[in-house]
Amino acid sequence: MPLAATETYKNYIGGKWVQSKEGRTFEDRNPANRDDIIGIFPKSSKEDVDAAVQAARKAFHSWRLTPAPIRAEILFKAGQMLMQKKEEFAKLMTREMGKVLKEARGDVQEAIDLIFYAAGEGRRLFGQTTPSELPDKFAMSVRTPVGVCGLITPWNFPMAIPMWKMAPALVCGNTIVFKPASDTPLCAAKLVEVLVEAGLPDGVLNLIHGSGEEAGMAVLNHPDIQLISFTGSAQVGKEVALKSAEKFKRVSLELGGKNCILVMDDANLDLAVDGAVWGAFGTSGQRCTASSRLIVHKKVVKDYTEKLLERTKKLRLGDGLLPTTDVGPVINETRMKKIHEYVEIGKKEAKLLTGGSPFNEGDLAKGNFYSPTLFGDVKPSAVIAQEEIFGPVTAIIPVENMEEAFHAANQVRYGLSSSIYTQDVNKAFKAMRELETGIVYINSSTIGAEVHLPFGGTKDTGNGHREAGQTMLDTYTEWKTIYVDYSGKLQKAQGID
Ligand code: UN1
Repeated sequence: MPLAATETYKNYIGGKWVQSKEGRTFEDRNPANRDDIIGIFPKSSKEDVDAAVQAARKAFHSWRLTPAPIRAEILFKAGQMLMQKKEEFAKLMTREMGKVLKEARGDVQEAIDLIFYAAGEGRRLFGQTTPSELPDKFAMSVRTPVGVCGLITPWNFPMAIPMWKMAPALVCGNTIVFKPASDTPLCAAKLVEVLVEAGLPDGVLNLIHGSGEEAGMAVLNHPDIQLISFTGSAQVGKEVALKSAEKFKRVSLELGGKNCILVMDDANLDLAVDGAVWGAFGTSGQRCTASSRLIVHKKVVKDYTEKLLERTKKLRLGDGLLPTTDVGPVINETRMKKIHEYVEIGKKEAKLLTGGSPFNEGDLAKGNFYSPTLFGDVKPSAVIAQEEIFGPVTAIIPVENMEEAFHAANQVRYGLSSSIYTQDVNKAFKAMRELETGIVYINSSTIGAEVHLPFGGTKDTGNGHREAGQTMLDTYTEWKTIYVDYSGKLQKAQGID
């Protein structure tokens, strides 16, 4: 494939595309072919973030007063434009972050779904009215915007996740400073271009490229940013929470996962194999929702392992743009080393069934390819069964019975997603009750959340917020409770006379 010419991109501040103040830049490369430079992007500093925050503050005055249905019209228009551009954006996403084209299409589609869902809120944003305990008095609650939101997003869903944050923030009347991952700046720039073209007023949405350490930190530390929404690792998330606490910022965190599929002895094994292949190796395992543990009843573990091993060995690594590819590259060389470190640990504590190393043959040597890796005989307490690997690696954990399966499932620090394969309705309902995750699937993999339901998890996966669904509104609004006394006299609540 001929490589396109390298373009230089800019930040977007106060309605203008501008260079970073210091003029420093960084390169964006294709993880399937590191020789392919996708673009040159500004490496922003605190000064750039300051300018973006100033623009966002200024725009907030009029944006918060723009009626929500009118704000929503811009989102509807952007959604329609995204539909037109779906194929183009999916292709550039695959080139920029590696996921296979059909999954990149799904990522763009998730952004489209979310923007339409959030736009619908322009004519809802419901509050409550309720009787007052006093005569001639009216009581209600309304949602009001929070202010300037700092949105810090990851590379693994480079369009869906930014949209999970931007669309609700905008419809609720907030303004934005958006700092996307430095591995996927182009996807971010394309989303911003669409929103701007759809009619967002200057300063409502500002885009700052750069590193987490510098630009991300400046967003976190800025006193005029009222809300931080961050998706990334638990380690960084903790720092985000601590820093934000110093300035009493509202923080919504979407962090790691160590998600499991439970396979009971009555499960449809072929279906459970399909779920594991999709959940563990889709997006090369680089999803917070990836199925990185397969907790299997001893009665079926041998059969299940054989079936899954056969399927895993058949997976074809390659450039995600090729229709023959099942599994694309991982995002960068640093991540690949990290994945391999975990696999080396796994080799000492469990049985490696297939994979277990980077794949450097032929053309693929130019990319960050890691062989789909399956471990058997893994103990629930093993490092590879406890820590988030974020790569194409999964672990089969044999268990004696359902109680042991629930125990193993919950014996991790994270609580994002889980699933059970069983044909017994009683077991299914027990799993719905016992699994300590924010999302539970029955007879389906751990991935595939839909935008109109809450997304997020328990324990170290976050801090109690949920993205998407109606719950997204709670992140991006403050409740204001209003009492209107039309009695013309002083009335006291709680029966005081
Ligand atoms: C993530 O991995 O960070 O449920 C998000 C899913 C997708 C979203 C994943 N709809 O796997």
